[in-house]
Amino acid sequence: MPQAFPSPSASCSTPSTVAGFNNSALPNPFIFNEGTPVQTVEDWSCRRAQISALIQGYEAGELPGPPDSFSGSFSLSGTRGTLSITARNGGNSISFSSTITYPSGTAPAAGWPLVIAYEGGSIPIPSGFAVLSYSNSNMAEQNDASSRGQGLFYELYGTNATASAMTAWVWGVSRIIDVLETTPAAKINIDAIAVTGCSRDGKGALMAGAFEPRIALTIPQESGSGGDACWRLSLWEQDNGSVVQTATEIVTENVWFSSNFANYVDNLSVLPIDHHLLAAMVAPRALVSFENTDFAWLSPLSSFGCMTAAHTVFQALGIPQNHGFEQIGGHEHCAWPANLTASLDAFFDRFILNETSTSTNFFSTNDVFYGVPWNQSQWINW
Ligand code: MCU
Repeated sequence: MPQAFPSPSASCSTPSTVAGFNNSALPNPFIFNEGTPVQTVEDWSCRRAQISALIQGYEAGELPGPPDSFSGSFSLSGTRGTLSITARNGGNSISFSSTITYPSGTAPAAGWPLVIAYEGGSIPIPSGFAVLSYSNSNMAEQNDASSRGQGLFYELYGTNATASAMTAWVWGVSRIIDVLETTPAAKINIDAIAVTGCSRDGKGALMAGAFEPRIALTIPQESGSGGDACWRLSLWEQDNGSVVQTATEIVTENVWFSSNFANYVDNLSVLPIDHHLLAAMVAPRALVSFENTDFAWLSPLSSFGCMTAAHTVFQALGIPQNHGFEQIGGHEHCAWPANLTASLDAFFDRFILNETSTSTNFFSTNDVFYGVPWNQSQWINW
């Protein structure tokens, strides 16, 4: 298993809301809901559980655990595998399948490392990896605001389930891993799973890495607002004249977030969470996000500032090398720039292939923020 925290103790209280919260700056990762300081690694496991409950409570909706029952089957034709899953819950049942493309040759004894790629992904995958193409939009649709409650997940849990589309996608990823764990014929190394996606699917990949502890490496690409950007910082960009996607816009555009989130988008200060905390949930596992500064709408300051804030958690845990960020221009949205391949490969080498001597100290921006001022102490006051 990838490194993970022990479950928090029974005394850890994890409400889904915090009454009276008010902070225009980014919420402090190192203060519990109750206002007491987070001082130890054990404290962080409780704080992380609090953050998980709050993110579900305010913006993601409820992430269900495993369904009442599920079963899977696997077939292989050449280097192309098909993993089919049937899940049953409360009298309902759904089936979905994913294609796994395998390298040729004999599998390593532990099985192949795997990249779960939302809608196929848009990053170069090193040789020697299996790639599962995840039809997340089939699990929960993301056409526009009318997609609310549409997709396989809602056939199982009902159209009134509070889970947003991205949360439903996480549920599907978890079921895929459940079945891979119990399907030796698929020859996947469960300790060596990465997840990726670009843009809207990059937002989803970050959610999956945050909520599914069996994912060893999380790689959101150009996820922007609703992904590795923070709601408060995107609004700051907008207020400073850059036309970006804010929370107010995102909730009208699509169903990536819960219906409930719309109640907060015009009053962000009351949110006890922002996306630096979503990203921090990935720790101690690895996270590297890639951003594109050629497009103002991708809210480049917000992503940089938000990941800078998330980085403080990896630093506090003594694992800054587990969190990378690279932000450049010179390429189309979701087109991969070859000059980022070295840092991407370094993360695969270290966190999937266990090449522990590989350096993953990549955290940089080209500072193209479209004239919006970045003053770290204004946002990060811990
Ligand atoms: C990050 O890009 C997203 C964007 O945030 C959405 O608002 C937009 O509709 O879709 C973009 C995307 O997924 O482009 C492929």
